[in-house]
Amino acid sequence: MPQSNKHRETQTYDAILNGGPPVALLAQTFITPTALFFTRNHTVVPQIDRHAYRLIIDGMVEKPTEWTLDDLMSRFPRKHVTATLQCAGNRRKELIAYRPIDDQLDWGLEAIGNAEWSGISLADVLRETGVQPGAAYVAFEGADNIGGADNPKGYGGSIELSKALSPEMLLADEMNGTALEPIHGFPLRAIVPGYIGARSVKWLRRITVQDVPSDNPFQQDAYKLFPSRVNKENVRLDEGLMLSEMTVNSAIMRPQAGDTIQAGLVTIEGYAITGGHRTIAWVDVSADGGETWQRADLLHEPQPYAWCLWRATFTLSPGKHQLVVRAWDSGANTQPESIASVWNYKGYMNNAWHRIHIEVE
Ligand SMILES: Nc1nc2c(c(=O)[nH]1)N[C@H]1C(S)=C(S)[C@@H](COP(=O)(O)O)O[C@H]1N2
Ligand SMILES: [Mo]
Repeated sequence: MPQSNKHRETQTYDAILNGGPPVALLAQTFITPTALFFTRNHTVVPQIDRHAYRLIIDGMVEKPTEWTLDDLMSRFPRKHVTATLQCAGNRRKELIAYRPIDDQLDWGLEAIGNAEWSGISLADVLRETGVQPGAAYVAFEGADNIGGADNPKGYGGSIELSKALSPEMLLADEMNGTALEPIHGFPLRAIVPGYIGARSVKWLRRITVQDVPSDNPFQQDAYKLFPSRVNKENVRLDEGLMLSEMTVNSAIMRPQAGDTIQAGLVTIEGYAITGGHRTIAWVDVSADGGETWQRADLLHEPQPYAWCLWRATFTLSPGKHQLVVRAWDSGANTQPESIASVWNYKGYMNNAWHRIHIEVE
């Protein structure tokens, strides 16, 4: 990823903006400043006029409705959530180093950020419209166009109705206290705390209550997990697991791979994150490639939906050292040791122990 201005890579002349911040900056704060928040856009960012904007709610509801932003924001109480968004492709670069992956962004550790979101509760809106018996999923569609001129269609995805009715689930118009920036979904986006970033649909245009998951390609084809024996040639897309909750993960943000540092007391810092309603239980760090471990200090009380920053201090003598981190969550889940065991041909959900090599002099 380039490290210029907003740290974003312009992939085409149409400005499909994908990128993340330098990891050393990401490491500095529990709340990620918006300017340092990664962004992932599958197509051109739509420019939406706040006053022309409408949100449609349809499908298996008693009362299909259409809302202006002002109607929504004045009708329902304002809610807040601190939530980490993490792309399912975060840490893909390590998977690629092990075995190639086609046509994908090679994210390092930076496809993650933690923000304060505010807006209204989807549960409140669905209480107003009513939900018909038999409904099981809520599908989101964005106002971007992934289908081209011939077949215009928004990016989309879905979550279970139970998650949609959960109190942390927001329709957010603000990020870190100000209106969403266009690249982050202005004027309104879904925020699905505890789920992969892909479900937090931006430029939200339509919410459809239904009895099946979304038929959008980003629910049915992309963001599906396969075991390592599956590849592009032998894949059966219907056999993949639709990704939803994040899994437990952690990474070292400081120092960084390849750094040379002074012998003596060395501070190692990073993030840990998990999914669903779970919290980080503890984080273990090793400075000898995983032979011996030390418990890291968590820099704040673990809370669901948000990452946990941690710090560990080692006394290191000159030479090469391999630093390793692994976390556990409240569900007793921990991270697998090897990249080989998590490799998958789409390059998602890399939560293997994070290892970096440094030089101490
Ligand atoms: N409409 C729409 N919503 C979207 C996307 C998109 O391309 N279009 N990308 C998704 C993916 S894959 C991720 S990881 C997050 C990234 O959110 P951010 O760009 O605000 O960090 O948005 C999600 N919502
Ligand atoms: Mo993503």
